[in-house]
Amino acid sequence: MGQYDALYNRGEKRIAELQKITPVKSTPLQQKLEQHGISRRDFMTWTAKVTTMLSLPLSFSPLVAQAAEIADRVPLIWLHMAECTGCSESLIRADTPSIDAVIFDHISLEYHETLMAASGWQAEENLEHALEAYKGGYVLAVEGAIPTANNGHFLTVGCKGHTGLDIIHHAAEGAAAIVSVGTCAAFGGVQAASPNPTEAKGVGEVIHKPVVNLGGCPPSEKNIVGTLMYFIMFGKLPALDMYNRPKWAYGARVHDNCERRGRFDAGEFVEKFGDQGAKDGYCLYKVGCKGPYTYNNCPTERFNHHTSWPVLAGHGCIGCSEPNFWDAMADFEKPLGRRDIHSLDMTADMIGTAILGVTAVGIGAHAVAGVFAKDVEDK
Ligand code: FSX
Ligand code: SF4
Ligand code: F3S
Repeated sequence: MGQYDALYNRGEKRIAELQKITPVKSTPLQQKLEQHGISRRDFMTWTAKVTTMLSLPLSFSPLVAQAAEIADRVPLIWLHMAECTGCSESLIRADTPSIDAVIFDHISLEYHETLMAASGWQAEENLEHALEAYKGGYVLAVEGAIPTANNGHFLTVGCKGHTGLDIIHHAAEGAAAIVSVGTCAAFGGVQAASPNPTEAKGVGEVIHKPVVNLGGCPPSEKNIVGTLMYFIMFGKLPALDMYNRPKWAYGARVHDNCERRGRFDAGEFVEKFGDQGAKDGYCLYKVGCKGPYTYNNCPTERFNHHTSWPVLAGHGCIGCSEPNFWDAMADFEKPLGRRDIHSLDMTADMIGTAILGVTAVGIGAHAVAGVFAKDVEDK
């Protein structure tokens, strides 16, 4: 049996199991889509796009549709730690909700501090109840870094004064899967920037369970919903890269799919913001673009209903989906050049070297990425 047949069968079994569960909230997805003026045809187009985005053959499209429909059977608990809430904003902020936002709303969201009506004692009770009621079966999504200095007391949440560190340990225990949403939860983000007085860390550094890291400050709604869809569909984590990011989303460099790549190859660079090159859409490398060091699907998936992404808006990528980007990628408006960047390991350094030799860049990056990538799909 081929690899995809086995995966398809796994998906069918998983969906059949989930279909037996009675959803907590009872509005069917179809009805929710209609309420937002989204037609069945739009939904089917969305499922085909998600299938392709997840690097699955198009024959998986009906499975994606079914998984979306039964997403209300999978409890999701979403915690906020040290962060700006931009990750939630990325997902829900739209004047007309995208299909991704409607699907997210359809997932059985049991706890989310910025979206729920409850507050104070009631909110704490809701969390305790959800952790107990869905023990062993919920997806835990975490937004924000975990301060660890002074026993975690730089961050306390709620009226009982629990530290973020305690809450994460407690919530991780009963989770079926853990997703770090955004660079803060994945790698510490801006909170962990030097000198990092609160000793902020990513979730994966403070607990001993597998964590999927969705890098990006913020990550796109596509990468959040796609990851949740994958888990709902197959009941397991997708293949991950060396930083535990899903390969389907973070497998290629920003630079490889950038619409200005032809300009880079032709040596046509913006020399300073506002010059004629900037007006003509030249490459932003010399004004600091870190696309050659950064793995993410921003050029292909974009943000805000596929409207735009940083380079299209006229500023270079600042490497926001990479570990330690706040320090390692600075100055954001100057090229890294040959500077040795330890935190990005030799991969980035070799790519940096290759950039100066221009023609070697594509070959070098792919070869190095291939050597370091690890596949944990079945773990
Ligand atoms: Fe961090 Fe998300 Fe950046 Fe903000 O919360 S990844 S600071 S966009 O919101 O965690
Ligand atoms: Fe695009 Fe930046 Fe690469 Fe230039 S350096 S091609 S702007 S990603
Ligand atoms: Fe971040 Fe670069 Fe994408 S700055 S949003 S990874 S283009």
